Amino acid sequence: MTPSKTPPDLPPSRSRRRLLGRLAAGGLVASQAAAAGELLRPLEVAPSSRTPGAPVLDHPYGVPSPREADVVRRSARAWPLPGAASSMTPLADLFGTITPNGLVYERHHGGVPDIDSDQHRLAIHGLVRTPKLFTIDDLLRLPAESRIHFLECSGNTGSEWNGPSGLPVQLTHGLLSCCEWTGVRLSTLLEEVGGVSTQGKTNDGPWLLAEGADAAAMTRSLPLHRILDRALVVYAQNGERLRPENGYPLRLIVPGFEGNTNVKWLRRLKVVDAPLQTREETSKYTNLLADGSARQFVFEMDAKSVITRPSPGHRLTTHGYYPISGIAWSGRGTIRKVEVSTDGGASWRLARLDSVARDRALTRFEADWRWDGAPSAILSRATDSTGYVQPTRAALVAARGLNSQYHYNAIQQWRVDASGEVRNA
Ligand SMILES: Nc1nc2c(c(=O)[nH]1)N[C@H]1C(S)=C(S)[C@@H](COP(=O)(O)O)O[C@H]1N2
Ligand SMILES: [Mo]
Repeated sequence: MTPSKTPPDLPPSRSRRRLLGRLAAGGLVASQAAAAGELLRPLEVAPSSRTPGAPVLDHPYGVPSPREADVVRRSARAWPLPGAASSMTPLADLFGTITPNGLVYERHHGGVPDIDSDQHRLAIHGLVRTPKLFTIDDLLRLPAESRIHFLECSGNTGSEWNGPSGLPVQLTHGLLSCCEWTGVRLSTLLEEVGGVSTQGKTNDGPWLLAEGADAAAMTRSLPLHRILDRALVVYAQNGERLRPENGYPLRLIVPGFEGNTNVKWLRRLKVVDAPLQTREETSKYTNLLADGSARQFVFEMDAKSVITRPSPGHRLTTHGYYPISGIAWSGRGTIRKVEVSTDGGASWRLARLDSVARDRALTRFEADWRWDGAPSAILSRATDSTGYVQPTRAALVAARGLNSQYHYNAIQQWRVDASGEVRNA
């Protein structure tokens, strides 16, 4: 595979060309034949073995190879206010299920605040017995828990509501990442303040208001009982302290819930009787249906999957074997199965899950495919542990209409034309 036309907002990708060159079936056969000849003689000393390499501490904090310099976060468009914008994870260039910290997508409503961890406090107050202020050191002295969870913006893949956008997977599905988060359980913190002193005034029981210390003061109300067994207040991601853009020094992780409820730069948690109807749950993050009514408090991200290799921008250079690789996830539990189709959805077969299907985390799938050179359409379809099956776009639009901006989780199709070019068409 070699790169085809990249969309106008993407500079041509060197690593993509190289990566897909490696995947090309014909290339593999040719290079194996050449290697067989070479192997009749002793191997030459590698040029890189002739001189000493760079010293230790060349990079006190390690960085990727300069040859991977184009594997970076990108924005789908130029935002009028760069502080209130998003950048997207390069899904086509990633492996396994963990997103490296420097590639975790960013979504900020009011820019990245500069917060001194020593000065930062978390208030836990409202309808609790003994309200308290916590320093980060206080939190580091409480029992810790590490869990791997995906994070997805509810606006992810909104580009596809009106049909194929032509964009590559980074810009259609890249408001998505998966990290190992470390922190303190919300339930432990509520014990620290003596417990909750209300039954709440809704069917969901008491609610929890979470507020960030950024210029947007991002604020959301959450149904406490629905999140208590898994929500974490975290200070670390993938083994190191949070990155500033992901909430340093403290953020809330609500596994499976839409991205915006995972409040960054967390400064307070207030137990309340009922949702507070903040800006984020009235003017934003509601889903307008075809009949004019709006769905409010739609928290869980429904099951979804996408093929990341091959995907738009890739090109199949020869006929033959290609693995189809992608990721699947569900905000309601684990991934039970992923099916793949190479004929536009006429027939489906099971993909292998090549990583453990963890609760509310990315799961990598792979399926074998022999491309015979005919135009094809490749798709993936996830089923989660509740039995829910990822819908077609037609089914999603029939149920929700075209006005709901958020929670687009339909089956995604990539077309492969006779020249091997992969497109979102
Ligand atoms: N305080 C605060 N928290 C926030 C936001 C914000 O702007 N301010 N953005 C939210 C949104 S919309 C998303 S999708 C996620 C993005 O998290 P990330 O930037 O770490 O990927 O953070 C959420 N938490
Ligand atoms: Mo978001």
